[in-house]
Amino acid sequence: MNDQDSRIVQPEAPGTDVDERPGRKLVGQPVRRVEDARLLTGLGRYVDDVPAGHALHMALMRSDQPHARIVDIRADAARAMPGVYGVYTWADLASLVKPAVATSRMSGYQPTPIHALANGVVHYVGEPVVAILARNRYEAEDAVDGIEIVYEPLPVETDPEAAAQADAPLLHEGFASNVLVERAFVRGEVDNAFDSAALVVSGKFRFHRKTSAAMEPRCYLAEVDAGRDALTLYTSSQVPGIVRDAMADLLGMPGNRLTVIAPDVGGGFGGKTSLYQEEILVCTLARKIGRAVKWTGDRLEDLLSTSQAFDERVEAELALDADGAILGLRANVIGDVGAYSIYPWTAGIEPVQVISFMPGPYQVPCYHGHVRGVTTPKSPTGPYRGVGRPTSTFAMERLMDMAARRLAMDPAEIRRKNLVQPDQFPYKTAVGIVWDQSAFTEGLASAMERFGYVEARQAQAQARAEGRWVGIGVACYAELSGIGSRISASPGMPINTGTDTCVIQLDSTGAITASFGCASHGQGHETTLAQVLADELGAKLEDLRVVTGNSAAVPHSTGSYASRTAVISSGAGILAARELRQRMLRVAAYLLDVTVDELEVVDSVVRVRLGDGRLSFVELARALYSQMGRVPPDVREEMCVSRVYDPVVGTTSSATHLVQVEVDPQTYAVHIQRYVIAEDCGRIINPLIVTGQTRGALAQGVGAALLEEVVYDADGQLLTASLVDYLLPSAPEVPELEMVHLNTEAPNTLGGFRGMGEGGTIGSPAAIANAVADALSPLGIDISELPITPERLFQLIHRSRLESKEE
Ligand code: MCN
Ligand code: SMO
Repeated sequence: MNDQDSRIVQPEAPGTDVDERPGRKLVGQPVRRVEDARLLTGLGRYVDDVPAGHALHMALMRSDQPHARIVDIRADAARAMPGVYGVYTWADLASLVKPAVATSRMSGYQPTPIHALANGVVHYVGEPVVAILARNRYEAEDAVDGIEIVYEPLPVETDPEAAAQADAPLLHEGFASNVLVERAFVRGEVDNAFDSAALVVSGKFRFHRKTSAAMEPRCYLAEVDAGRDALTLYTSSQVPGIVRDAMADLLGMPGNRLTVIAPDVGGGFGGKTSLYQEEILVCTLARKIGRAVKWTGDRLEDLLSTSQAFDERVEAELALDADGAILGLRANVIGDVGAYSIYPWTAGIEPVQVISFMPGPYQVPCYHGHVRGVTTPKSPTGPYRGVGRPTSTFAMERLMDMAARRLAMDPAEIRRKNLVQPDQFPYKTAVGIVWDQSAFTEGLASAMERFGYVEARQAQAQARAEGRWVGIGVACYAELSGIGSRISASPGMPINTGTDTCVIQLDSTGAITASFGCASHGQGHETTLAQVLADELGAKLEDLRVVTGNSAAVPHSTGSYASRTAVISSGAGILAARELRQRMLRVAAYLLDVTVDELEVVDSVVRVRLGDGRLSFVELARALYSQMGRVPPDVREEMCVSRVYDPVVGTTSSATHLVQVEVDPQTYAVHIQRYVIAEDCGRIINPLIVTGQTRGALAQGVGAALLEEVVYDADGQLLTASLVDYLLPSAPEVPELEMVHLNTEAPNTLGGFRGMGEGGTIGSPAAIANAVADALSPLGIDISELPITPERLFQLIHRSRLESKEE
């Protein structure tokens, strides 16, 4: 070892404090992620790694027009180019595959059919118009240049507020308006609340458009077994089950001939929860020509066409009494949902959640929320980590701070006062969401304690006296997670997202395999689900194999989204493992000549509690399956169990974020100095994973708060079409995270777990916005637009200085 090496500080190896004693429980322990061995050594198998041998490669001619009629497509030159196998337009596919239509029960909702290739009219820049198949990607890409499309431009309105007007040009022909979805919630006498209020604060808030920017762009490979009319789609999807069901319907193909597999997936963050045109194309074309078809998106295509998010304008006002108690809330939201109502979530997914969650974790007696989702010629929006709640939390938490300042109350104090109190659970919010029970006030208190809030405020006063722009921001939020079948993960969407299935089996080699309908794309489900199963079965972690992301493994599956897996898939696993354990015990009791009550299972061995008899899982399996005559027919058991779990309503996750920032007076960059999160995600399965999930989500929240912004110009052209223009946070921008795990027990979920995969992204934009506003409060500046780029801060500060000079 040389000097250089010896100075490297070895990070503490995770997993070192795992209790290794026999019979110990694994749930709650910081077990090292079992998938990391392969992912970190390059042995992960992503779609692009699946051997594709003789596959044809697809490239797409995408629209460079935001809204135009296709007059002519000239493709003869492309057809004649070397290596080109075929060139396809919608006309070639119309008889083979139906358009995907995301339906909704919401009244007045207007669905937009999504065709695999544009059907006569294009609706955004980046929409696929022509598909080319060639021997390899290079030749396919070259052939794109050999295509000429003649367009007749149609009117464009990219501003959602203008597009929502009755006289605005329509993006979709024959529609009643550009408003695809509209919804209102009214509870209580809101006008009275405002009339009687001692204080009303209001604001116009804007959260700009964001994209998920997963490390792995979308990638699809369809393999065909032409003799059996069977298809296998490998997809970098979060929702292989939803894709299977949709493709079966669109292609008119039974599910037993169509398998959809999501292998290792390099992040999704919501951007891979929808059905994409490229996915439909590889399946349809492979089936048509009887050969495998592959498409690998590049970064430009990802930025152009993977679903985007946020892009909401919120006008909101909050009424309070003189002591700072909330009396009422009004919110009017316009969401720019882009060109299509995305499948299956619909255009309601983001904007409707914004008004549903506006009241947050607070006691809000009266509420009037109104939302419109407006179509514009931009990439469609869809789920993104946090879904709607980063925006609602931003608006509500800004209002809380504005009220605190006007009342000269501490921002933490006004929250403590208005949070739903421990004795008020279960609490029904103004929109009818029920918070079962969650550590709202405890979260705030423990975040403040960890932060050293009182001392930090004193230090801030000192810094301010020195003229430094130091600010502290707090944000509280609550979310529903692990939502069962009572409500769909997207309001009004007629797809069951509330259940998962576990099929678990002991095979004739003594190995146990558990298959689930979830689809890990970074969350570590192979580890956490195995922890849950190991505890139920008494098995060693390494003896279990967890299979996710394969539509053929369980009869019904959807995938992983909406922070559902810890609750729903674990629940299915618990039910299935419990039953399998009972069956194994009954057979073992017969073989060991004892009663079931005398047995225990420890580290994959069934043993007599107070005696010598023991049977490993391997011995048990051999006796049962292979050694004919050892287990008589009336004792034999089927060692394959399938169970479905439905938490029906789901549960309440919550957190408090506390952050300190300093704004650089030279560059207007925001430096995050400290970040504390106190989080209630119920009983924790794996604290290492929960912390890692929160750290990753926080990084995305920091991006949303300070850097990331998808920009379209007024003509609908994407200006942020590379990662030079679309700024992602990198290591220096992401703060150290200090985390407090509240480790409660969720009252109505099997296992007591609550979801948490999105939380870090929900609280952080609001907390950072509040911290920056606090830092700049001596200048009278409020933050109402995210991201807070140096450019925006410069404008705000410059304007405030001009105004103070004029006075
Ligand atoms: N967990 C736990 N104890 C709890 C709750 C959760 O140990 N009490 C663990 C779970 O077992 C799981 C992980 O934490 O391994 C996240 O669990 P959960 O909150 O149920 O969320 P899902 O597994 O359903 O994942 C979806 C969620 C969403 S919606 C987005 S968006 C997101 C996220 O997960 N995208 C991610 N985290 C991501 N992480 C990575 N690396 N990549 C993404 O694309
Ligand atoms: S945005 Mo997460 O995939 O629900």
